[in-house]
Amino acid sequence: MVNFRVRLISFLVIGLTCSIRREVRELMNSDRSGLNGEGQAFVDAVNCLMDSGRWSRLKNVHTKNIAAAHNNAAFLPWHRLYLLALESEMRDCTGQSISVPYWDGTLDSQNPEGSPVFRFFGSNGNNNGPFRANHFSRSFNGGSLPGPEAVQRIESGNNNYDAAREAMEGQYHPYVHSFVGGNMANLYESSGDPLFYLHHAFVDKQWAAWQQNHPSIANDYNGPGPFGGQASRNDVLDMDGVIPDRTVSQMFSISQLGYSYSAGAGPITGGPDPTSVAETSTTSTTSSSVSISSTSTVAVSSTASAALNSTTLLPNSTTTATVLAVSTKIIKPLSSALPTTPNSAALPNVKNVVSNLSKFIKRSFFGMEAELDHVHFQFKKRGAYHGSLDNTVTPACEDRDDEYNLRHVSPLSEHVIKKNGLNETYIRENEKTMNDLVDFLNKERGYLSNAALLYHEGYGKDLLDNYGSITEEQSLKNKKYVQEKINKFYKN
Ligand SMILES: *[C@@H]1O[C@H](CO)[C@@H](O)[C@H](O)[C@H]1NC(C)=O
Ligand SMILES: *[C@@H]1O[C@H](CO)[C@@H](O)[C@H](O)[C@H]1NC(C)=O
Ligand SMILES: *[C@@H]1O[C@H](CO)[C@@H](O)[C@H](O)[C@H]1NC(C)=O
Ligand SMILES: CC(=O)N[C@H]1CO[C@H](CO)[C@@H](O)[C@@H]1O
Ligand SMILES: [Cu+2]
Repeated sequence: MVNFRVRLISFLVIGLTCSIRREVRELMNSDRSGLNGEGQAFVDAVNCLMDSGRWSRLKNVHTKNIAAAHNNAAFLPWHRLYLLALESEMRDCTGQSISVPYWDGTLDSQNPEGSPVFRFFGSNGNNNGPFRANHFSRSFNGGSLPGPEAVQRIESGNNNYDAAREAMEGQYHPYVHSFVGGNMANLYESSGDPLFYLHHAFVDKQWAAWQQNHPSIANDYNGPGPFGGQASRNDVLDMDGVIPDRTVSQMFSISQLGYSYSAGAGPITGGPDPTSVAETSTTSTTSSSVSISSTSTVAVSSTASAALNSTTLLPNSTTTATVLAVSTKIIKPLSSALPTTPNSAALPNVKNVVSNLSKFIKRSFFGMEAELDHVHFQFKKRGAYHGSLDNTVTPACEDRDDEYNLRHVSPLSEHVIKKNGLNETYIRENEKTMNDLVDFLNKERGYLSNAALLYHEGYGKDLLDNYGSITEEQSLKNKKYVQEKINKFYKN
């Protein structure tokens, strides 16, 4: 009875204490040179579990539940409870209130190897970073991950639980396991890598977002059940004694479970469509326009031109990067293409350079505008917006040169599909849809995904590295903007 009362009280306390799970970048200090206090406390808590043998025990709870927790309806609630088990263990081991961070891999989708996650939570191979050695290894596949638009499609679409669960299990989730490789690519070993929990916290956030987007079916639960047959809300989620088992019906509300998710780090995607700015610029007094050619107009917003006037803002890293890029991409080829004597054979090449020049200038202006908005953001705390007039080419997944276009996702290997018991037809169909969406967005006039821009050495890394988190309001605004693009994609 005493024991029961203690449990009840601790349940209530957990239920009343609202902890915030933050994006992993929010656990780093502002210049990304190290972890902040919350980040260090998380690492210390994992090491506390690793030192005491509790890490292996927790890892084995997942291994024991492979069949009951995957490829069926219980995937989402089982992993939701499992993350609570990790937090409970961390709190128990350290006596401190520690939350699991989430890793939004869409922010790293264009170049996951460059993710700051690998700067502070272990890297490729047997480099376990700050964690006690020999618990896990990794083997990067070198490709790219689904971008933020693909995840937003998961969260906003799927009008029944079974479809949503299958999407969350099969559309973003396996690509991260596959990219990280090593333990993470092996269902039976994956929970030994701390990144497993950060990754699954983001999957859990997707479920919470889907629930919020679909209020009338937020507590639905159906499809194939964890023990054969059909799913039932009374399905028991087994934690093997680490924390008490729960039923599915207890797992629907994250606020009742005592936690929430922060809006995230950096600007995600979106902002006003620069095309519409460009189209209204001739009549608007708030924009001035720069004519590049007879067929295109690039608008520079009033904030941008005001900032352009301010010499104190100009010599910043991104501007410098733009100038350097103009010099290496335009001036050098132009000077080598120009003949020293009149020479008609050189003409096609000169035309080529000039054509590149006009494209590049268009992009540079938007890059410049993004930078100026970035500067503006630093004062006004709002997101940058981006745009490109010429997003027509999708780079290959492993291409690391194109800095403006979203990449196709690396296809899951047959090996990973088989090992994880995934439906190959479903996976391939979805890969095609994700890539069609990428092609569509790349061709959308004026659309430039922040996921691509974030990867950009000059603009994006700087953007992401200099911000902590975005506001809920900005996140919603971005989502609304992207949603319009996604809706347009479905109409086509
Ligand atoms: C920028 O400076 C020029 C020249 O001083 C001025 O005519 C123009 O109005 C300024 N533009 C803005 C947006 O402040
Ligand atoms: C023009 O740009 C294309 C694509 O970036 C590049 O392959 C080509 O070499 C460029 N041409 C010249 C003459 O710079
Ligand atoms: C596999 O996925 C396809 C496409 O979504 C679906 O038609 C098929 O029924 C699935 N097969 C199984 C065994 O679930
Ligand atoms: C040269 C210059 O002004 N650099 C500044 C650019 O902006 C960053 C913050 O984003 C500052 O830290 C730099 O000092
Ligand atoms: Cu799992």
